[in-house]
Amino acid sequence: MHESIMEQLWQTSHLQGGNLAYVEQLFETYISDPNAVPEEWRSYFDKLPSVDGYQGKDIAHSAIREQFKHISSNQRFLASNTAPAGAVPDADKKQTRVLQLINAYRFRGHQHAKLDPLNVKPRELVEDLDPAFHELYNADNDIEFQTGSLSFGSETMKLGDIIEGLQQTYCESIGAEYMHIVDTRIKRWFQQRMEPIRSNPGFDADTRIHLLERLTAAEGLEKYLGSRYPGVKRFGLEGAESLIPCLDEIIQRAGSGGTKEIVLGMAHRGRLNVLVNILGKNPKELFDEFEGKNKAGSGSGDVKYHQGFSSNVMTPGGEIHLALAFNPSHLEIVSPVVVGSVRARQTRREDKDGRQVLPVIMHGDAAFAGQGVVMETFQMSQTRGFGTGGTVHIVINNQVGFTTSKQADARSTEYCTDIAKMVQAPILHVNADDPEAVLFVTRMAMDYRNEFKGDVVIDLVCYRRRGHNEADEPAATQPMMYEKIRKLKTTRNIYVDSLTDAGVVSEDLAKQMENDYRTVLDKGEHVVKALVKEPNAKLHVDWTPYLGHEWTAKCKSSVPLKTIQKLGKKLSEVPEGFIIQRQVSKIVKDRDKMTAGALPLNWGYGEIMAYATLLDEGYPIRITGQDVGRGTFSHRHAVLHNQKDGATHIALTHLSDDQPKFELYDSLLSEEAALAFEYGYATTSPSSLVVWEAQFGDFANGAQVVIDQFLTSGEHKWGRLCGLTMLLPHGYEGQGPEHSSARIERFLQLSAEQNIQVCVPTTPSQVFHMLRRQVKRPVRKPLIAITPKSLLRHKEAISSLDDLTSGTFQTVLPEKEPSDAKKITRVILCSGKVYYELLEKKKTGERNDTAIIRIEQLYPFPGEDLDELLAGFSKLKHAVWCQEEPMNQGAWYSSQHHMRNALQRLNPKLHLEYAGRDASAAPAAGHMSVHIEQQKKLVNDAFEV
Ligand SMILES: Cc1ncc(C[n+]2csc(CCOP(=O)(O)OP(=O)(O)O)c2C)c(N)n1
Ligand SMILES: [Mg+2]
Repeated sequence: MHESIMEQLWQTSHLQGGNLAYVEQLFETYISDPNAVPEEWRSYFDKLPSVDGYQGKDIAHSAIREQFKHISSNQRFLASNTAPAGAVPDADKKQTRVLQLINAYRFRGHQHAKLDPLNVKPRELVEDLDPAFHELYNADNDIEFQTGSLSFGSETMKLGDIIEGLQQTYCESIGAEYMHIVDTRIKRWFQQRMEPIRSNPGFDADTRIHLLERLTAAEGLEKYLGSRYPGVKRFGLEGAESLIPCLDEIIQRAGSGGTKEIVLGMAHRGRLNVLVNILGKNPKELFDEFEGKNKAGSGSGDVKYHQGFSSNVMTPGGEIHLALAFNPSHLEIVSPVVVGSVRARQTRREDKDGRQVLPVIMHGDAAFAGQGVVMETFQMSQTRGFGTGGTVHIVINNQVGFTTSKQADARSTEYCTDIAKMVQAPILHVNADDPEAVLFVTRMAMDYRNEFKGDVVIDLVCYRRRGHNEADEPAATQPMMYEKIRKLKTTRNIYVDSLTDAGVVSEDLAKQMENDYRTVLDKGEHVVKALVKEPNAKLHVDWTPYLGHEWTAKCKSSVPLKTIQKLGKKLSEVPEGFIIQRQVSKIVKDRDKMTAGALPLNWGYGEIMAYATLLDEGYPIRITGQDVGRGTFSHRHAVLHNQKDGATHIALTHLSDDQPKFELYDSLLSEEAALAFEYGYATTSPSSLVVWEAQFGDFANGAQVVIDQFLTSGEHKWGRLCGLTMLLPHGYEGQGPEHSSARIERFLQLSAEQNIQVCVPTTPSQVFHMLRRQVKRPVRKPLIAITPKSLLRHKEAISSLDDLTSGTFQTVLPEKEPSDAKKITRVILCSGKVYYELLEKKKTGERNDTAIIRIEQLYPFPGEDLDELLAGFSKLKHAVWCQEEPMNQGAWYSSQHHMRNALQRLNPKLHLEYAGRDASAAPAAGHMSVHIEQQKKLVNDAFEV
């Protein structure tokens, strides 16, 4: 019964003639995802008998293979009108085995490839690559076999030649891992790139001389720095010099293919080399840095191997802009920053397929395998909100991280690159001591990215000639490795030998190149010949409007009523036949009423109207975070879902025909990469409002590296401005230790020199003005917005249309209806939601002796504005800071001196008391009853202490 189905299938498949490899690939695909194979194949595979007692797929696979063998030989008999024989002839069995051997090379050839210049690590013997494993022996070497899908250019070949060709293709300097990719087109693509030329492109003399020049530059710079500044840390590239020709090729090939910008990310290793030899940084500037001559700028500055740089170079396709991202010490965190910056550039250029802007990220082997943010970044790569059409990853795989080189210590995976398989990225391992193989692999990687729009990894297997840095002695910890390294010729010298042997260059010419490079360095001149001295200004974003402003810079954030009415109408329009879910429908209708002045404005309205008005004024907006479309607490509903067919409608994208881009994406469940991405985006797109929202404020600490290393310190280390807004839901509502606190204390502790803004708005109009002010002022500083949960629906946390059509963001707020200032003897200062509880208490207790003041901006602390509010209180005796957070958290420790100062200015005798929770290890109590009791007490205390 199976045979007849099979025969039909053979007829329909475009590959005929016993092509077991094809069917096997289909079966592999079927095993991992039955829905990925055509229906008729799926039903055939479904019907195959199971193998009694075995569950492993290999067992099942081989059982199935037997069936195929049988059927495929029958098929050939049918084709030649010969009656099927009862037994499978020997020749057919062998043919099948040859095809299996071919497949084994494609799958596992990389495991026998000569990837390691040091050859120190024992490699596992791969049985499948041994012909004897497939019952093929020397005596078979002269027998002609069909080559199946093998792209060796001949339908039949002698077994000996097939094996030789497979060895050359898959087991020399290149180990290509691509058979984990499900898409057969891609597998074929790689086979067709490598097999016809046996992975040996045979470059012409010009290309080889160019390669040598690039290697000469790579080696020359390290030598030069080593002799001029011996023992000074530079994290040299020695042992991985092939990186330079690799990058050079990426740039030139990208330029030829129409790419206009490349954003590069890399860590310490080889960074100075890349800066000088790829980006064209003036060596003299670098020497000045080595000599400590560089003049101090306004901020803290940073060490030389963290510095970013940008330049323009010429390619056959025109000028290309290169930007190397500034980088903290924390390995791998720059990866999502680079991708975010690329995405911003692609958005600006309306580069939908990612051809115009390319991310290139370099990694160390240890960091690539160890840091979790690598996985998060890969997970982003094909998503709607974060994809860029593929990143080119290069691993500078020197087989050691600091002093850790034992694989058993460094990772559990075979390769340091295995993580890339999660997105089915091809991984091209290459021996970095074979520069031509590196060049070949680089071209293939670039072409793959262009063709398939996915991530690709080049694993440059190399070594580290010196210690982790130039002051370290590596033999202390890696004696065997370094015994080998000491005897090893440099990559360049190996290549010079091979080129002189081949008669491509003379030894004199090679020497000349070396001398020429040194001479240019001696003169302190640029070494990148393609450097464009006067770059095309159009390739740059102008940040000058945002320089040199104080946080107090003013802007008009109010909006005419007419505009609000116009936009309000647009916001409630949906396409015809669009059915909104009942509760959501009420929200939309209520928003209509708010526009009409028939209902007070709530939080969601204030926020959405801020976005609508900014778009109306020409500012692009990007909002991401987990579940931001609806909003964790259902207040936003920026995306409507048709109940009939699941279609979505985002009114903010339909305000007018010529409105700027409004992007809103629910993010993957990541904080670290997600926030880093938005940092990269915001630092590239000054005119946009870029918002990242944490699902609950607590979760932002998963991105603490981004907050510490970039957001709060980036401007001062690197002079990079960033206007990113973080929305962090916060508030003590009895939900337990994990969902109460956005850890305000952390942000306040990191606040200095006007680096960030920490705001705690308590009304819809405050959030409206705060968001608008963030882009409308010429100031670009991160905004940490502590946002509410219960206030989203609080009946007192409302505003009127007047509050939007006039006024601005208030850094401090009095009560809505303040008591007579002359009667005030007590002032309670607070921030956030507790204000409403204090107000309630004041009303019920008829405490007209007490004034409550909200500090809506905790940093930069609005001292003068607070002075103004306090000014009328001539009878003041008591001043209290009231917070919901425990004493060791919240604003108490970081901000009390600011409040004290204001009180002292009013009356030197005034003290500031504390009303809040006791110091606590956890942010909040886990039991509702405890929470309520604590909350009641702190509110009471505010009126009594
Ligand atoms: C997140 C993080 N943890 C630890 C370190 C300290 N550190 C700096 S370099 C290094 C080793 C990196 O090894 P690898 O990624 O292989 O790069 P290589 O130095 O070998 O080029 C370590 C552990 C760091 N910089 N960042
Ligand atoms: Mg390493």
